[in-house]
Amino acid sequence: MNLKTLHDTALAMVASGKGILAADESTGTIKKRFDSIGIENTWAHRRAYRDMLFTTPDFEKYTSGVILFEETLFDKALDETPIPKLLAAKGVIPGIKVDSGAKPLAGGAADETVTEGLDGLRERLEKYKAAGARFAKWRAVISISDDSPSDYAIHVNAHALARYAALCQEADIVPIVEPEVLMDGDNDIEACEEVTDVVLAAVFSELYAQRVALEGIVLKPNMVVSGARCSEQAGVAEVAERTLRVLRRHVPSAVPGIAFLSGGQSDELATAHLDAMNKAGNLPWKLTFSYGRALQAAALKAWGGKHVDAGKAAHQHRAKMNSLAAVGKWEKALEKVA
Ligand code: 5MM
Repeated sequence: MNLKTLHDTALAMVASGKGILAADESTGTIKKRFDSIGIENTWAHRRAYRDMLFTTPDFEKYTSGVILFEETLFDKALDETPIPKLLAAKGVIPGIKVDSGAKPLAGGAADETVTEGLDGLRERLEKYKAAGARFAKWRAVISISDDSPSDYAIHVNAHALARYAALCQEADIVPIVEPEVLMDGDNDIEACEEVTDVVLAAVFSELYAQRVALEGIVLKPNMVVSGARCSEQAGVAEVAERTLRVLRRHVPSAVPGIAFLSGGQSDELATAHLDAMNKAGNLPWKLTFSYGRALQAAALKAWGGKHVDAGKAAHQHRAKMNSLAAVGKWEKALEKVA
């Protein structure tokens, strides 16, 4: 393990005013996205869509790295340049999703899962590295309901995240550690804070136990928000305050940066929350974005399968807004200007 390489890559992933584009939708997930705009989920459409995202004007100004699905890592852009080469030429770091998805947890509650993909990971990492990947991503999913999460589900997911992270670092690949507490329940924000608190405690305990160097990771957590089906929705200031409180409790300052997932928040709220946290200032780590839906939703709709320039314009705008939020300089009025 080369700690300097890992640390330098992690710092570059959270460079000021830049964030990470999560474009690693598995084939099933991208189908859901394409279904929403009436586009068939073919390789040609996936390639054209992702080419549109990666060739957006000023992409490299706002984007430090891209999380790719395996198909895209080994694919070529429309001009036949290998995708990792296209990204690297712009100074954008190619990354790869290496988990094979959240699967039902044996003996757990109905909504509990454990993320799989450790078998053969060491060998796959070598293959991904040879293709140009410098960081990886693994997403653990924790739900909140009357029956969940159990300590069991939290423990097995934290354990797997740490096993993945240790294997990545052995290969000099920076692990994005993503424990996602889902925001789709009817729970209030208090419950989200409590669950996020115990999940982060378990994750950092396992990272320590499994000798993961915190200087060479990027954390990708959920924000502390009200469940989407909760009748009372917390405001931006409360989300920022609770999220920072729980992160300060559990994330050592050795971690170079935290890149949030958007989790189903609206585009503008995901930006506003990030901005509010950065405006609070005096933080021990960089705070930026690693959004999937909140970066792509507008671009996907504007593109609609054929309007490439409109898709790029929508993506450029969203990336710029999040770039400003990553340094606490976003203003709501800027949305209207666009
Ligand atoms: C882009 O979607 C990623 C892959 O999802 P699947 O494994 O379900 O296909 C996903 O892990 C994503 O990176 C995170 O959920 C963050 O995305 P959001 O949309 O929550 O910002």
